[in-house]
Amino acid sequence: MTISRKMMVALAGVATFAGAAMVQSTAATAADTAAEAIAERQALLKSMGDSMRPLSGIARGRVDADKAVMTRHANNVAAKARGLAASFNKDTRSSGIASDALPAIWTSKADFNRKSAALVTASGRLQAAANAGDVASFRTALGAVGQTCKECHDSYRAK
Ligand code: ASC
Repeated sequence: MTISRKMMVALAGVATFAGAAMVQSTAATAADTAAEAIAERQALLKSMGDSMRPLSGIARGRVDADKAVMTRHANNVAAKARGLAASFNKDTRSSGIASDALPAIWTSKADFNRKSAALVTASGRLQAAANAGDVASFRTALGAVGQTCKECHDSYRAK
């Protein structure tokens, strides 16, 4: 059988597309079920919260600005922020499992993703300030991170 050059190009395109789709579906989230997706995103958000508390203590001057503590938690917030949008890829509205995630996450996904992206940017600045040991910039950056948390929670988390 001879396959025309045009056909080969078309087939290669399909293979690349299928490959990319596979990579994306595994990279987006490992969750197969709604229960897994909910557990994953809750663990991610809890981990961010657990890092925000010590960072907030440092920003408020309540605890020493220990650079190792600052960088560890800032790095964690930034890393988790990068996985946040994908952790909500699975639409769990009809799962019957109670959670604080509002349905608007999936009806306004573009806005939700924009708000997640704002956290990625803000936490990247936080990470840079912490790693530079620049406490003044760190304080400003943490305020901006907290603001992005709040903006998303106001729209997308049950009160
Ligand atoms: C935090 C934390 C949040 C946000 C939010 C900001 O430290 O755990 O959920 O900041 O309170 O408004």
